[in-house]
Amino acid sequence: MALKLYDLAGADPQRRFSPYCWRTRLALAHKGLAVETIPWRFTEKDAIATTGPGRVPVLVDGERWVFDSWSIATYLEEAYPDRPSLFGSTSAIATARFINAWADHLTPLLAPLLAADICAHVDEKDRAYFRQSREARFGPLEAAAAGRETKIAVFQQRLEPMRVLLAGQPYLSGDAPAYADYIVFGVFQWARCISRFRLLADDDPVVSWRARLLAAFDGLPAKAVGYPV
Ligand SMILES: N[C@@H](CCC(=O)N[C@@H](CS)C(=O)NCC(=O)O)C(=O)O
Repeated sequence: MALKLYDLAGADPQRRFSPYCWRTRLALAHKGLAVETIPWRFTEKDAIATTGPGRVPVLVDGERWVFDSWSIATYLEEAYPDRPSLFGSTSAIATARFINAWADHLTPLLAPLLAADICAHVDEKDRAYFRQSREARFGPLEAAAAGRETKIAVFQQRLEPMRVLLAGQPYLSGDAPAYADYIVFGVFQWARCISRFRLLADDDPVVSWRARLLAAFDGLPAKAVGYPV
């Protein structure tokens, strides 16, 4: 039976824009596992009520429901050990966990800058929920996005450790991409799928890493509904 993934979607069911769901999509592609993605809207909490917190990604593997992108990655690694490894070694799992925590601190830097664009793309039935819940965090969405061309500098500075690493190797995981790359790439793919706002200057070394990941798995991320980077 094919795996199923509840995947955040916009008004256009093909617009998939969760940074965490993208981590899982690429983890599944890395493992060569076929998946049926189910477009999920913010207010469809009932559909995933079995998992508790009402957030996606949620992976369904037969009888097993797994929530949280990190738990899904470690689940896939354990459940499908004969497929290509997401981490490479046991010690690399700990390092990837660190990168997961680091990337989880990147998303809140972008969220206020992108929230107005997200609101414009969410399904009609999600709009009031999204605006209300995000305005409780960021204040009026349009004001939060104002001046984002300047505000983005904070996010760009945070990427400096990546630039140091990528000066000597093509991927965060080394010569080939693995889960650590998908974690961070999910952040960029989220932004690209929902907004025209450019996160990186053309001469940023992170651009070529992002381009390599956009082309991964026969261009699965590049072909996704979104905006050019
Ligand atoms: N730590 C979780 C975060 C999941 C998460 O926050 N997902 C968002 C979509 S990007 C969500 O489902 N939000 C539901 C809501 O805001 O109501 C993971 O890594 O999977």
